[in-house]
Amino acid sequence: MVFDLDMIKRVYAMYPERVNAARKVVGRPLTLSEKILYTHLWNGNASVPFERGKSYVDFAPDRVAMQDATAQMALLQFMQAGKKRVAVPSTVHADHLIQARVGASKDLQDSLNQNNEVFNFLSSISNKYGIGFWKPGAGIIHQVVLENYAFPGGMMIGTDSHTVNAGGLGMVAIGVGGADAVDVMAGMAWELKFPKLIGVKLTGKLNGWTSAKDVILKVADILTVKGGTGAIVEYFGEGAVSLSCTGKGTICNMGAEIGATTSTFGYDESMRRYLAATGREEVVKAADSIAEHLTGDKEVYENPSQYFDQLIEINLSELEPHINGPFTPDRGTPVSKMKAEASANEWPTKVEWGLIGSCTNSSYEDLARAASIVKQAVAAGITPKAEFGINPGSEQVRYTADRDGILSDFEKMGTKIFTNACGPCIGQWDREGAEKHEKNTIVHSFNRNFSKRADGNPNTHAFVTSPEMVAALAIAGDLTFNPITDTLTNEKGQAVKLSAPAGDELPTKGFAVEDNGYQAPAEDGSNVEVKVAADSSRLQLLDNFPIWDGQNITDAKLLIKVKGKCTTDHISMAGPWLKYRGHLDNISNNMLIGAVNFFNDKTNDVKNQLTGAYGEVPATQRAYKAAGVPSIVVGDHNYGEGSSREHAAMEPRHLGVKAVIVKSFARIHETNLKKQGMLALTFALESDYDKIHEDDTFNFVDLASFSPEKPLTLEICHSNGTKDKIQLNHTYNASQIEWFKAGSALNLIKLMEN
Ligand code: MIC
Ligand code: SF4
Repeated sequence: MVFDLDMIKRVYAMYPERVNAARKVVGRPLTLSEKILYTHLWNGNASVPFERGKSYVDFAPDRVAMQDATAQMALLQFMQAGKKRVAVPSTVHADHLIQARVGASKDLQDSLNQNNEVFNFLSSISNKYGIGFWKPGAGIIHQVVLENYAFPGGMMIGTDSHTVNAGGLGMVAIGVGGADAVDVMAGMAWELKFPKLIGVKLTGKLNGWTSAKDVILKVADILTVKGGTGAIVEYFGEGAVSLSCTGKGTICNMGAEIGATTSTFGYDESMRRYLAATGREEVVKAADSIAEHLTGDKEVYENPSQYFDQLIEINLSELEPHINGPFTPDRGTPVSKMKAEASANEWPTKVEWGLIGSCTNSSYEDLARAASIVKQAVAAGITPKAEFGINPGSEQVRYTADRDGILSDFEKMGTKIFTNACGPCIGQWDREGAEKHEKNTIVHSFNRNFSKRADGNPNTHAFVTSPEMVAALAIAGDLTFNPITDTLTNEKGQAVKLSAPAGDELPTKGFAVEDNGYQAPAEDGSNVEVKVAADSSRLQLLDNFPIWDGQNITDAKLLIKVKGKCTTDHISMAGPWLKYRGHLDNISNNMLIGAVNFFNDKTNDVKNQLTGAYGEVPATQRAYKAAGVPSIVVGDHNYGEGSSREHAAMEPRHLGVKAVIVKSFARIHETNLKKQGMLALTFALESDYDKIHEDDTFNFVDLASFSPEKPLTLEICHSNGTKDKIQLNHTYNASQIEWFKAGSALNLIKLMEN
């Protein structure tokens, strides 16, 4: 079955005219990213050219995807928007809430028991509002989207930062907070600052041990976790064409790790093959009819430096397998340098676990290539040194890999096959012994490796690499093993050299599945009841955030000055806290508990300015709130990097924090703060961060004249009686300032509805 084919055809029918209109106003050949953006303008045909990195533009995305951990908040907000049905095709995927412990069938049943209330809520609210629901076990959102919904040239948003995965099928797919999803589902325009464009020209061809993953590990190493901020990364060149479609997905997926708005590839043979293999020949037919518009113009790819803001060139033939980490996905080490790096940095080299899966690398091809390594090891009589776990990306992938003997290859090595879900990637991993906090190393094919992420242990050194390299390193049990040059020793004491991985891009016998786990919504959901128990600890209906009283914020206290990296995992931890994603008050008890306090280098230990005593961040903030004292949070660079979870913005808002002032923001988090009615501000002078002391009191002096492109002024009163005045920049446009004034973007929608 092809979902929403009519919608896809409608989009394609508009394409030629809209692309031509765009080419006319822009006055030059277009990149693929521009074509997709300009064909999805809310106002129809382009009439003015937009300034990259400057213009705020209203878009009309074709679809919305949500996963269980973010859909709860998104749909709790949508309920309040007063609509009968979603305005564009939308789906919910139950994938994040399933723990990996002993293996798929037991783990899935346990998760159903534990999360019954939330799954029922998501299933019934989806049913009511016309949203497709993918049941627990159906697969990871981005794999399911790639297999069923993504289409070349389309635009979608999703409440998860790795929505960008769909760029593998030539979409512009963007991760957002739930409040943004509400706009689109409510039939309103969706606003985005027109992105800058980074071109990545791929030459040559992958060979030997390198895989698509290494392309993005290399790009992450070059651009760092903030190098892609505000930009779309467009891949092109002969090397791009030679990659498989799911390999392209891997590359786009991890574009989230460099802060990129999204990444994309032009429509090509690999996409045709993938669409056909996943039962969408009809989409191929439709796309072929406008194929010239579904890739960048020839002139652009011939002279890329003229058209992109930044250009990177990577020769796939020379690329080496990479192992990125620990603690950050942009610290890249080519496999040949790992010995030296590990010893210089005293990383534990014994690999204890190898994990394959996550939305980044859980395709059929990924499993097949990794299995080819495992198979060799089994045949040569090598016992793996580390434990092994796998999360297939979808039930379709799992079923097919099982039929083709791939899973049994893994099982021969004692691999645990976990549920088709996020599992360890989101900290849903009941790893034995993690509570001992021992220093150790794991390798995985995921995208993120922030401290504590997979198992909650701050001393776990997690390294990101390709599935085939995960297999090799886990079998060797050694982080410094280089399969290209080194040998392993088998049971007989013989040296064995592994040959390079090989695996089918797509199953030769075709994909198969018995029950894909999809639940279609009711035609008319008006009678469907959505229940939220008043005493639930998991779900809570939302109250409006208070509107701005028109006054300056004065006598504000410093809740925390965060030192160094502060991802959304630090602000609103996942793992054990995922269970409160639908209950704002309960989840607020994790607010900023992972952030390091600049003044004592501790986490979750800040000074309460009212009592002088040190205590946990959420409790301290609750004390300010109870006393009616406003507070601010101060942070470093790329604050809020990582997830799209808007809880990281709603929690401070709920607990009474008024402003978050940092050196720089990650895109999604900045928007989330704005949408929830918070002040998201940056130091005009970065060094003013140093002026913030622990006992300071803060006064805004010109909030009444809050307007676009005009910095705000903050008075800092130090405890020794001296004062500083500093400038704070912001990126609010006029309508975003209205969100602040109304208390939140949702308050504004409600006002408009009434
Ligand atoms: C992640 O990979 O961090 C997550 C969990 O998928 C998040 C979404 C969430 O926090 O629910 C993301 O990437 O947006
Ligand atoms: Fe799930 Fe991990 Fe992908 Fe996030 S990155 S969607 S947690 S698999």
